[in-house]
Amino acid sequence: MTRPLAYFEDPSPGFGALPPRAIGRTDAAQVDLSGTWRFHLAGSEDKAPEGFWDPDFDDAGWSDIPVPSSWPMHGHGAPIYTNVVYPIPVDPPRVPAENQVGDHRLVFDLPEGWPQTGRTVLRFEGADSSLRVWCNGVELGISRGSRLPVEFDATVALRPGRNVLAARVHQWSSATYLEDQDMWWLPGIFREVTLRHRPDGAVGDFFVRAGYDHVGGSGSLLLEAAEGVRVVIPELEVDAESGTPVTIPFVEPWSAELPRRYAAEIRSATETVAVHVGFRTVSIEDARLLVNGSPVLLRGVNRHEFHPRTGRVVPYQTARSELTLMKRHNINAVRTSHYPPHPAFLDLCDELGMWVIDECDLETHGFELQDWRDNPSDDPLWTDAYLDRMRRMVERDKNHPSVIMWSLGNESGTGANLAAMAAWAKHRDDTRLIHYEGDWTCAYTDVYSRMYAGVTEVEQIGKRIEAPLDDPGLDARRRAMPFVLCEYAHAMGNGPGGLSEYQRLFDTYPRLSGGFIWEWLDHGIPVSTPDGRAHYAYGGDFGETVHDGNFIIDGLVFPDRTPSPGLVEFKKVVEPIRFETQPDGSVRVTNRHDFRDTSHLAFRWELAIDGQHTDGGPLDLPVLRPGESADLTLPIFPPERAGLPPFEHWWTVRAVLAAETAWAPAGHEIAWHQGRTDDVIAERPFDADEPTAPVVVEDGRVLLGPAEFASDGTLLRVGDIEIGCPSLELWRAPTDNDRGKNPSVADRWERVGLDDLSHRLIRAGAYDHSYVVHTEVKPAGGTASMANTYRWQAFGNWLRLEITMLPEGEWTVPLGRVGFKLGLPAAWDNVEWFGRGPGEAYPDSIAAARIGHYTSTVDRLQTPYVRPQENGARAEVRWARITGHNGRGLQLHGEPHFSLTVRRWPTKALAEAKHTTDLADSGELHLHIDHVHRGLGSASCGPDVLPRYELNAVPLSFAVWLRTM
Ligand code: IPT
Repeated sequence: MTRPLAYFEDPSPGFGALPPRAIGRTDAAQVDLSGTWRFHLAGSEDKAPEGFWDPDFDDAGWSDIPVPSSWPMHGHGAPIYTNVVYPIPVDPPRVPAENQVGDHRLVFDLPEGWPQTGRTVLRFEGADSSLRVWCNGVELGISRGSRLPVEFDATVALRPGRNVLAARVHQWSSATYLEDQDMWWLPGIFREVTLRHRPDGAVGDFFVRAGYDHVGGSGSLLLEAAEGVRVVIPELEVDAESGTPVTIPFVEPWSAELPRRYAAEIRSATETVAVHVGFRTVSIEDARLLVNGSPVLLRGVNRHEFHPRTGRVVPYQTARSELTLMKRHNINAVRTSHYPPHPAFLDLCDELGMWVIDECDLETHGFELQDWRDNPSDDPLWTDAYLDRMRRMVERDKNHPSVIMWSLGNESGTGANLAAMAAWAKHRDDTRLIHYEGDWTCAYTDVYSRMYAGVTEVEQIGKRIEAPLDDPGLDARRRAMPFVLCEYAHAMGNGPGGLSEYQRLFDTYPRLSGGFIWEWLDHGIPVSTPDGRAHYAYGGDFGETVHDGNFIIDGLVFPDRTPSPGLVEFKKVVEPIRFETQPDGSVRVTNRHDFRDTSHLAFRWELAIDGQHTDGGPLDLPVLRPGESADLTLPIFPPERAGLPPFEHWWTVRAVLAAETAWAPAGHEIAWHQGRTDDVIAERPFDADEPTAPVVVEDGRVLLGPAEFASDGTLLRVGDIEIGCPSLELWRAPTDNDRGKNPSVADRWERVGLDDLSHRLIRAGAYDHSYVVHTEVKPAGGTASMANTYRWQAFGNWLRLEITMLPEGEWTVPLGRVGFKLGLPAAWDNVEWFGRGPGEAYPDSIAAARIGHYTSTVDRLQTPYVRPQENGARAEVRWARITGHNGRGLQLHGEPHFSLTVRRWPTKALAEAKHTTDLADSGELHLHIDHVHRGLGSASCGPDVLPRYELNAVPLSFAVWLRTM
């Protein structure tokens, strides 16, 4: 006999919910029930307390919990991380008996004078995953749809004075099958609970349709609400009855760049609701995405709602500072992956200016693992649930100008239920576009959306020459659609690489409307080692049996929302002011905003010689409208050629905010560009073509200028300082991107033993003024090898080391790097360099690194990726000094430059570490001087390194100069 379904396994949306509606700042009575509730967690339904909803139930033995909260973040149970795979056996709509039950109780007093007429509703903004509610022992209803609001009528159950609310939340329910998003599973009542009076004749649901006519500059307004309800916009002298269209001859439109909102009120006889109105019109023309008649380029991120300490509860101030941080990094769009955000987030997007794809709380990705068999998306059993979810999102969010597209959900296959959602939404709201990535035929969407498509394919789509669909009708429809990459450039660990290549396409082809980086935030959870050292946890760290490891750590910001190098790179790549050096030396400035002219910006120039600021000032520029360019002649002249050292003259031009905005202070940098006025290549630090010292062999030691070698070619000391002997290095601690794909580059490195090179001396000898050491370098596993030559020469107190690498045998794997490593005393803590900085840079993620003179410490050079991996390389370094407090140390000089990395641990330790706390000081510094690095790519989910950034084993030769100080 099959067991009957438990109530929380019912695939329907539930019962007792009032029709979904828009809300705003009402003057009706309202109580926020957030605060401390009583809480009891049971491991399964049969262990949960009977009758806990009874107002007289004794909860003295229970604990306290905050509401809103995700209970695993408060010591009850533990978070679970899975991406695609369901954390429960797939048996829809059933869930396992092991299913945590979180019982919540709140005793509260209804405020004195609470109105006796009208109705009172109890509103939950979000509860994960099944919610059942009682008030004073009276059951109000059941709801599923975790990231969606629900209201129950509590009028009859409430009484004056003391009231008792009870809510039972199950961790797993039928809804689990529809909520398989790539994130921590975190049950709880995680958004606010409010009690709201609804006076007789209250405003009810309202839909303010506010469009903008970009030709005439007028605004159109139509309020859809109950009869007798009015919309009032004092500033525009609008007072219009619901159902009556109004044209306002002149309005300022809303856009993400100029988020002009008008304060408005929605009024009925008994209620006034304060809202904001933004006038804007979304359209598609000639396969371009337009807002207010102008093409829009989305420079976006996917944003999950997560906080490292509170889980799915994101405080208002955190959300605000997130948006501020996005704006400061030139981000103009958010896809609310993969569910509607906290409603306040959309208010913030309206206020600060952000294009939003509002995504429904829907993902059935786990069914892909069974070839989409039994996928709820195409099963009538689930139609109501799908429609209910769409309705609850659209009705809640329809008054936000920031929302320009409704997304049906994420990774849910295809099917009639998705089509039904789209049809309903189109019918309800024809002012926005429908987005869904999972159906590449775009049968029920308005835009063509894809994830992780490579640049070659994206370029074809941009040119509108992509491979056709089988159905010519659908193909023609899709070819007329704008294209968005709803996910691209997987920001996991060190990366993504290759952003500039995508941006070039977005800037070139009007059909390409931009994209959304996956993703904004690392969802790490702070924990401590047994001895009290803090680090961030990821999948598997809470004892989960099924989990997806650190795939949850894939954001542009670290868990504490500090920017990662990836965010800094993105800011540079998407900057809305473009500077380009012209062949005649002038600088072309192009305004790449879609709506804004440049009057809010100030332009500046400065000149630095070898990184030292020498001159600078404001730049005069005419105001540029969107798309316009102007050529600037910088007040800088090529320098007189002086003697050595060959100074490098670099100028920088910058566009900064002229005045403070809601999201950044005056002077905040928006865009920059650098160029040189000289063509000096600082090849050598010493002015002589020929070495100055001979090789002297005595008593089995080899002396060359300041250096002393053992007879086997090992460097023993330079001057009176012992430094380690350089040895060739071809491997790096794999990045998450190196570990992507199957088999991954990292697997292949391991298989051939690239992480375990053996160095065999072939011969060492003096040739004239050079000391030459030949070695054979072999990866532990393969038959391939490198014939390797170290040629040492002395120039005064400088040593010049030239390394030649000749691959022999069959090299079947790309290399991680080509360079050498060297051991240095641990006390040499200070690092100073002239080259690119201040942050790390790799060949395909280097746009944000500018030429300058920088100082740092060994510790500050490390990028604290949550799962340790290759990091911290400083690119195109002309020279560097690594010194101790007494000023002694090592000086390096490139020919012309190298990539510099210094750590307190060897590469092996970095590769083996699972968490930052696994990295221990080895007692010496590990210096890496690299001639070239493999690019980063985005293979952890998406395309690998582009061919031009791949690093293959080819003959190479490079030189570096060193001396001790
Ligand atoms: C894609 C998902 O949509 C997203 O939620 C996230 O999991 C991302 O991958 C990887 O981090 S789906 C993937 C199979 C392309």
